[in-house]
Amino acid sequence: MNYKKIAVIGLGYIGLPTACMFATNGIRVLGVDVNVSVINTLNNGGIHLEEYGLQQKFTDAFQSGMLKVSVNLEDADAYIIAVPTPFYDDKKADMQYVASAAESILPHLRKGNLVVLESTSPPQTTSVFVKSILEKSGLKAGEDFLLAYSPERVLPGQILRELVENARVIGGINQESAEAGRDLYRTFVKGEIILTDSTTAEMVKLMENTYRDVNIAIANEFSRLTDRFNIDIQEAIRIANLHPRVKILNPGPGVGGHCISVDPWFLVEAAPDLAKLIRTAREVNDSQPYFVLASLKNHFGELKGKRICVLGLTFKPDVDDVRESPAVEIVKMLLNEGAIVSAYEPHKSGVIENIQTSPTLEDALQAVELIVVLVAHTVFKSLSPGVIKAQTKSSIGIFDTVHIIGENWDEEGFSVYRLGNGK
Ligand code: SAJ
Repeated sequence: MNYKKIAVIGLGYIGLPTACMFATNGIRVLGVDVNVSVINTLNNGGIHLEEYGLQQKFTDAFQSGMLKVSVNLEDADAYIIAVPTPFYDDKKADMQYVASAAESILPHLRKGNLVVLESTSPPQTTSVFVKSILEKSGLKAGEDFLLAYSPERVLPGQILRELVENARVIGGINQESAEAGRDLYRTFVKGEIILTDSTTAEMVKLMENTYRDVNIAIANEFSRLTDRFNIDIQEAIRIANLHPRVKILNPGPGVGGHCISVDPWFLVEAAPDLAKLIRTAREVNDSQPYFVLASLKNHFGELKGKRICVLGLTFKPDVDDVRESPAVEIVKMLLNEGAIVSAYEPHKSGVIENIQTSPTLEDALQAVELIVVLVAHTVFKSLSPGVIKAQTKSSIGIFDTVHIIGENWDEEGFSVYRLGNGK
């Protein structure tokens, strides 16, 4: 199939890089977003999110004239839906953005078009939910137009590379739809393209992130056990992982971001009677910030009035994204306990989720009694005890939830407690 012009609906962390990849590989792209300020930023040549290499990629695509952006959709040969699928407070998937994206295609849908959903979605979203909306056009899915699901599987921070190199799953509502999807993505995907049905593709995506969530949950639960039994979690995991068939991930302050902390709930919602382990893993990871707080009090005493410097607020290292961040949750808990918190986040400044951050590390360290490390940013890994001591004037307490503070800090007199180390 020959795609001369495609439309990408939703220009966030996935839609914008995807639109740029197509546009820099010879396909005319219209990028659409409902957010006027996003479209204005893009039309002025800037981008509204931080992702390695994306500004340059966007500039290339935009200046070549192959990528245009607008709040209004136009006719195209193929439509890619890459809008968010958040959840409501009761952990039920919020499909309103997918629904309105599909509705917006209706007036433009023609015979021979291809529609691909990329947004992470509960099983059968493509073959039932999206199909029924698109068929309001009077055209029949799988016959008049083709419909597929292709999950994004890229890691924030490495999106441009992984879009090209990762294996790509394309699930069609029929074989012809899957093959049409493959022809489209072959434009820039160098990794293997695996064809399947749309519900399998939806399930694969949810299984990948759920697997990771469960693995981190067990690491977090192990950290609670090692704390109780007076052993060191890092040492125990390192030794266990020497077994050729064991690969335990790292415990930490909790699981955040917009993928792993959200997606498993789609399976719990779809089949609550069956997804019991998945629910428990989510609950373990969601409660990890409470364990961090309890541990902190246990090792460093009452928090009321204590001056605490917090290092890192993002959901994981070396990104600017604070969605569902456990670090933010922990800071809010510290403030609730009456602690006086100065937070430093090198990848984002100003007020973050109602938390006033310090402009510099030096600022954040002014007169503090305790440092709490919540994110393993690369810049924090290179901090040295000498530099910190020059600011704090003495060897204060450090609570390290991400295991980046080496033993040299203890030797320098800092009183370090590492999460899950009961030794
Ligand atoms: N985390 C731990 N311990 C670990 C690894 C991660 O506590 O050993 C925490 C992180 O700090 C973070 C959270 O888990 O708070 C999630 O981070 P992540 O790096 O595991 O994953 P995401 O959410 O950035 O990206 C995931 C990826 N999925 C998998 O690796 C299976 C990515 O490939 C997906 O494309 C992405 O979700 C998505 O968009 O679904």
